[in-house]
Amino acid sequence: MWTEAGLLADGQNTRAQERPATGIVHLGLGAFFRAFGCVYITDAMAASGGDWGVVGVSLRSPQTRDALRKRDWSYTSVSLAPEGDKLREIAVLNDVLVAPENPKAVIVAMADPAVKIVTLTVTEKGYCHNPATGTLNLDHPDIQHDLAHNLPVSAPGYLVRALAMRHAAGHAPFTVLTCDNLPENGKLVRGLVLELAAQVDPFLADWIEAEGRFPSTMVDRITPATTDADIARIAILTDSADAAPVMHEPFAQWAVEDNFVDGARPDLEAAGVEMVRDVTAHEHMKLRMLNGTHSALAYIGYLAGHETIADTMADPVLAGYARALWAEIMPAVQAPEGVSLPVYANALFERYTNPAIRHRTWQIAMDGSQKLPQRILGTLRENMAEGRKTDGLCIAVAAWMRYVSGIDEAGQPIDVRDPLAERLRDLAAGQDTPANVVTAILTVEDIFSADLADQLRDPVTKAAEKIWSNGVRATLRELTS
Ligand code: CS2
Repeated sequence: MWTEAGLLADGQNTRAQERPATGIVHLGLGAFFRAFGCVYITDAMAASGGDWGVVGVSLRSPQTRDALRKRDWSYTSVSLAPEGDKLREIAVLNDVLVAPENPKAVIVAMADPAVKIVTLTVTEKGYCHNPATGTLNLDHPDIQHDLAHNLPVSAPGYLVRALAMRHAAGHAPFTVLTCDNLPENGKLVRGLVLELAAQVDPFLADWIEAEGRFPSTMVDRITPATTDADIARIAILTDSADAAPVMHEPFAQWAVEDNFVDGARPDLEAAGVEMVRDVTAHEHMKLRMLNGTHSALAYIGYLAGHETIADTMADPVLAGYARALWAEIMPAVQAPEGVSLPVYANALFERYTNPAIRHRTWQIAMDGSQKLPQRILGTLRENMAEGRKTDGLCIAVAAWMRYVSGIDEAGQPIDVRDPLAERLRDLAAGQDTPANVVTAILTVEDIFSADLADQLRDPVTKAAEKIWSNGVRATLRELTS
């Protein structure tokens, strides 16, 4: 039930009511899943019941657990509409575990036969794969660790160990439901789990291959990181201290392939989830049209001195660039049935300009090396093969190169967060011209396959030369005029 701001003002939170028993373990409990999956699961149980309480797992730090514990794992979900906030109490979490503190407890929770689904939001880099090829990176330190030890540290490692425990105990596997922005995400995780399981025990891999289910999903809700100012504001509105509210846009869309072990799942349709046979079309559209432009605007916006996407879109030159990008991307997207791509692009434009959402360009700019292939490079590759326009997309790649070189247009250092940050910065630092920076960064095969690098060299160099000498804004003014 939606609650207008202020109605929670009795200082009472949460859960006088009984909690549903746990049926889901979630790996990677960040703001996104609490603003998205937890809300849908709450709605599904409100409509149709079921024991789909969630145990959340933080794979790294205790921060979220510590913040949520004070309110017995319930928290405020804040929908940020231009016309005002809507607040809602979400009480679907039954516990939060911190994996490094007690990895065994995480595996035991996942191996519990009452748990039917393991959901994941571990970000792109959390899968320890090679973004250019989609295969497991066996040299990744976390995978090396998981191959040498019984207690894992990586998400694929936890999945494999917990599935092994269920297999040994004669229980059915859980469904693995990934909610990260990766193409054919279920298929990808299935491949990674099978590769790792085969290294550990080929019989286990065979069992997972036969019995496991890995539906692909398309997830969508813009969820900027919660700030201290948000926490203070929500405390005033609700008159109750919540150290872990989540802030998100009103819009949400979840499309899920209906392929669960024994069909066991919450009544997601009742909560508005689109249950589909094949999610590829939804996923492509969202990754290319939303995430592709989001990343492009993040690098461009940051370099042009804008703190948020809404600020970036308030600049007519940059908003014009967003439109130009959609025009380039749309021919490389096959619309899901019943969807009009221009209408989808217009809706994205509205969502990006929502002034109530302070989504920082720096936040979206993170981990670009893991995001670019599925967000931008696939579209570029197809457009080049078809002889279609790519100017805006090449500017996005050049702007990312400028960003990861680590110095902004005012000569200030950029705090680049990316698993390849150091390598990318070093590659750029040794070069004396933008053309050489482009050539050096295109050698990173985790991101650019050799044939793609060859095709990109000239057009991205052209864009980089303009960006380095005139700045991003002037470059875009020329593109959009
Ligand atoms: C964003 C996404 O941070 C990012 O990389 O592009 O988190 C984006 O906000 C969501 O995918 C929207 O559904």
